[in-house]
Amino acid sequence: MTPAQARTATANADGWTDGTFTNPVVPGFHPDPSVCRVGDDYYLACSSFECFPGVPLFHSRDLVHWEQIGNVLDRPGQLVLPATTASSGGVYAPTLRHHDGRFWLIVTNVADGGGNLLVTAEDPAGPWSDPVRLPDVAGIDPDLAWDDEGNCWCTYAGIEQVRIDPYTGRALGPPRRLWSGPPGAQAPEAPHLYRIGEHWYLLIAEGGTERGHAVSIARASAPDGPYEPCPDNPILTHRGTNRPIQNTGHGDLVEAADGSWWMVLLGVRPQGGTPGWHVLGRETFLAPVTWVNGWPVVGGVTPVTTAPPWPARPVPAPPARDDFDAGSLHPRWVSLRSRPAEVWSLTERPGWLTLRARGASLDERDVTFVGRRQQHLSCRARTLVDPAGGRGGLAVRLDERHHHEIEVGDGEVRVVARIGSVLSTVATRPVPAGPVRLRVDVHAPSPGDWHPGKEPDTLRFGVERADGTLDVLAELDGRHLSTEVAGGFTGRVIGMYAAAGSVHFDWFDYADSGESNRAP
Ligand code: 6LW
Repeated sequence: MTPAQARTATANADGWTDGTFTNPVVPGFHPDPSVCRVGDDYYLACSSFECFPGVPLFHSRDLVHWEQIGNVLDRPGQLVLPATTASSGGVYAPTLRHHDGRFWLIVTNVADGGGNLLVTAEDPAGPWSDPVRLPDVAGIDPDLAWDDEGNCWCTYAGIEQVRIDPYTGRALGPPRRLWSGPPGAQAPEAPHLYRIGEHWYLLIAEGGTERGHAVSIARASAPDGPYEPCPDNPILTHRGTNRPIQNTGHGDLVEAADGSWWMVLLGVRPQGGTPGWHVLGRETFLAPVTWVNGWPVVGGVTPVTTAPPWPARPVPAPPARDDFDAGSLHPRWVSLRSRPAEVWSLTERPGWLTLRARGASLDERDVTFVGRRQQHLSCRARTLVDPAGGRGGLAVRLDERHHHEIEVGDGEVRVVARIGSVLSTVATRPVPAGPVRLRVDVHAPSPGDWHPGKEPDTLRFGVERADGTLDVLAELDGRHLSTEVAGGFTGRVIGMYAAAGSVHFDWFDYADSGESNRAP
């Protein structure tokens, strides 16, 4: 089959047959992407903050379709997020590389004493090693690069660099300051160092991870400089533009098997009226890169982008429903800070996920919660829950002070909204004992439906009737579960929780209910 035939044969919802793909390539709260290639396979890792397990790991054969194959930090021996860990604390900005026949991942855990750690694996799906700690690397966003002499260079936010022994984690010399972006640039961070042809390239983010975010680059003839900035910096920014994808930055470069170059990066999709609210967190986008006079030029980061010149290799769509019949939880399910064996079970009531309460509400950092990222602007999530004398439900969560949920227990179902210091029970309804279907419909208005105060989306919470229709208890303005209101680095996670006793969930399903995940 020729590549053109293969492309036609693999028609899929993302276009591609017409030579395009849809951004974001990893929608939902998946920021700070780092990518590497081994042969025809690509691997990508993201930040995870207070989520456990941490550092979601994706595989792709075409850079566009990504499947989560694991989490890098998936056991307490690798990741400690004490109950004191604030939301948006925890695990920041990994770098993923393949070197010397192994995968290497270096990352910061700003909780747990605040340090960098390095893990390795032969199979990126795991298991990953126990961490080597790097007490001499004094900054976030660590990067790893090796030179031909075998030196391992660790470059981190600031921008600083230190040569390390990756097996012991110790520095092999003093840290040195490198080129840190244009004079006065805010937050020089997210460095990645590459040997490309004759040069060492230092790619950085600057401007902060908000609307001023940008990517700049410099080059040198040695990994430790001196660095000469690109005359066309920043090589990528959407600041001050009317583009639907904003905050673009924190890029990582990868050379495809055919010699073409690509950048993965983070961006957001603000919705609603001014100033615009993004509710899904920072997502992972893909952009083509060409080289002009020895400098990379980043093609448009747009909702629809020209496809790579090779066949699409779609990954199986995850089933809409998780029946909790498997012996383990899919890697997409995350908890908050920890998930000790005593708070959850797939065997106590076979075919059900049982959650046992610790914290008494989603305001508590140790609440028992199992959720997945909201990945679509409009979506529907529902679950069949049996409170069994306890109390729990279905929540849309940004952090401890910004969450909305529908909860069942004590003979009633109620919708609760936490917005900063305001906590309100918005609606209640009596329900008979036994299992009940709780549901949230998230609806993003179409972009044409704009006026200055317009919310980014609405969240309709209710109880699903036997005929599938929704008995709506409350409709809430989605801006209160946005980063612009809550602050921080994360995005919405939708999931199940227990706030009292043992609560049983028969299934949970999640479906895109809008114009797929396309930006407007
Ligand atoms: C990360 C920094 C950033 O460490 O945000 O957008 C911080 N870039 O590089 C948290 O994700």
